[in-house]
Amino acid sequence: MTDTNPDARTGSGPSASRRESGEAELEPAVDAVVSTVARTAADVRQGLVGRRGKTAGENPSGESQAEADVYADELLADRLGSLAVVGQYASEERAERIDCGPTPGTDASRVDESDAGRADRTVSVAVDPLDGSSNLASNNAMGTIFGIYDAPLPAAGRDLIAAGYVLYGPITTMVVADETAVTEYELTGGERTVVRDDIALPDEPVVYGFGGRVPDWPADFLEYARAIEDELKLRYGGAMIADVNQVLTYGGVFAYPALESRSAGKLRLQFEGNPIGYVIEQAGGRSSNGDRSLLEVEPSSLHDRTPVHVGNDDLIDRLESTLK
Ligand code: AHM
Ligand code: MG
Repeated sequence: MTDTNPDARTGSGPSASRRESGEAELEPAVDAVVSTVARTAADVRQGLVGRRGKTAGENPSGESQAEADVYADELLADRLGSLAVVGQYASEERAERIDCGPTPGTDASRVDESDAGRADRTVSVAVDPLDGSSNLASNNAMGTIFGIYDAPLPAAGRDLIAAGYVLYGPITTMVVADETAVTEYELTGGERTVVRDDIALPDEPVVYGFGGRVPDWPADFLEYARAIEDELKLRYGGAMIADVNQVLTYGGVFAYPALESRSAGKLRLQFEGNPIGYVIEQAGGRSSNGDRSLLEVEPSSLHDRTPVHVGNDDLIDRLESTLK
């Protein structure tokens, strides 16, 4: 796979900040993972036809799985797990992580002989293979989310070295955030073309989207939502990736809050909260679990849920003030 744009960030040399922070050696790992996700996205999109039905199974969060969820997970596990630079793979659709190489976050001196052929330093990759797959029935947008961690899984968001998502909309786009910038690509087959570089949240927020049923919202979140409704336009499509991409494009706030019926909300920290928090923070916004940055939340297990709030910094500041 090659980038068609010579300025494509992921195809260029190590970033200055990684060199300075001693992480330059992980740059090829990020490039390999991003390229593989981009290439696989073409096959995921193609494979949706004929896979819109449900399986008999449930994912580890107790939600029914679509045939397409399982298909996308198997493709990504196979291809990402085969990369020499990937030491661990985990996904929303499988209970346990796959250990496929030397433990990420360790140095070459700890590489076992059985890991021959693997890179000296590896990364962990955590994915939501098909975010918003319940939108398959109505043929609305969905996404693939990935987080690349310099640590074993489960990991805190501060251990992310890059994260991003593919959006299967009218066209297929990919947003990648690393330590230097946030970049949007259009995908044609496995080819990436940069369409927006150095993305920053617009200063003037325009849209909001909040998940969950209103009667299930805690009173303090309801108070916040009522204020936001008077200021911004509602955009909620039922796939976090599509809704967050509207926030990244127009400015605003996306939330899937704590619920009365489930205090940790619906979304998963490793596969959804952390990667999206990283993208929005790298674009100059803020993320919060209601109390602090999602990237500061310590995971207790792979499938932890968390309230998710991301958007323009003043909107997240106001949210935290209202919830306190
Ligand atoms: P999924 O990853 O199993 O598809 O679940 C996550 C999705 C998010 O994309 C979206 O924000 C949320 O679930 C929608 O939930 P709801 O149907 O409760 O609005
Ligand atoms: Mg999801």
